[in-house]
Amino acid sequence: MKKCFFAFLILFALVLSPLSASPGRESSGRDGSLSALVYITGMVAGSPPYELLAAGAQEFAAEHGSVRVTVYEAGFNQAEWEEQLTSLAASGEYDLVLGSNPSLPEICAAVGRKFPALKFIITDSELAGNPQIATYLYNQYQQSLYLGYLAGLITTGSLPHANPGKRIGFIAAQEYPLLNRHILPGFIAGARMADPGITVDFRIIGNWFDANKASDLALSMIDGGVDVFASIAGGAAQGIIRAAQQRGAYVVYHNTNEYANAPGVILGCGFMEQKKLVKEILAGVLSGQIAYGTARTVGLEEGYLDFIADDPGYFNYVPREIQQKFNAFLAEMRAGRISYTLPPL
Ligand code: RBF
Repeated sequence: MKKCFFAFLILFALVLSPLSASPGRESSGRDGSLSALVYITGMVAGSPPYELLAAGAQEFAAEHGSVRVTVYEAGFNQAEWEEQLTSLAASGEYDLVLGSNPSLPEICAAVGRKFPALKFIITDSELAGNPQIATYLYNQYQQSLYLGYLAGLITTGSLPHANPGKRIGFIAAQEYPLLNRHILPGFIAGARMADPGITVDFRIIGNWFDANKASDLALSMIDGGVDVFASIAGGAAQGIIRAAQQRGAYVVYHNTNEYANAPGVILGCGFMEQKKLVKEILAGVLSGQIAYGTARTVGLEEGYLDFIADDPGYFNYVPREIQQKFNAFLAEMRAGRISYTLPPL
């Protein structure tokens, strides 16, 4: 009878243990540990949003012994992302997937249906209403508004390569809703706040890595009168900077401090506080304070977007009168006194 009881106990333990080890796990495991997969939709190198995401997660793991972070580079074939993420989820090794891409919520919703215990936190995107997913959208309309305003001041200003035509350029790797509805319209609206007569030449590369194609596009746009560029192009943006350097044009840059790469050419850099946000997110996961199912938008006022003005690349190269106008505009924007409507995505 006793033997039978122990056999039953052992059987009971065997049946229960795999259950407690995988499916029912909270996003921070029951023992307080957390295994996070940082899913990079492309490659880390050359893409500031991904560099900051990976660095923030790795720093957080180094500071918290209970947190394990695995960075996975999914590569540039977008058609493979869902399948790749599905097989990573199927390994059962992760409590949480962290990513930064506007196309990820849809993919994560599909993967999540197969793995109901898995949680997803995605920055640079927007999706509300899925209890497995939390999103954080940077207000890229706003960043583009102030970078566009600066581009407008430069093209109408007195710098040696600013020609009399009021034409600026925007080069995108590909079209997607955040680009078409926030980033490009914000850039155009900002430039026209500087001068309503400004026109924008908009071109598409077709991928996130071909710097030669980006350079060719930029050179032909310079031929057409463009003297200031902005871009959302990942690693391919290096080609635009080289073209501007070679032929005499200027660049304003989204999301990261790029001044030192081309002093006197890159005249303004916005900044995305992705590293700070990612570390706050992971702290929120550990303390159980993430509101899954919700979508937050963060920008300049909340301290997640900025402009880097305290850099010689800005204050030594941008003419004094442009700095004065731009700094005043930015101060107004920080105070919430520049009115604009954030378009729906
Ligand atoms: N941004 C990058 O910096 N590098 C990339 O490789 C990259 N790939 C993207 C792929 C897709 C399908 C989409 C929709 C966006 C991609 N982005 C990439 C854009 C990035 O997530 C973000 O929207 C912009 O950097 C502006 O915040």
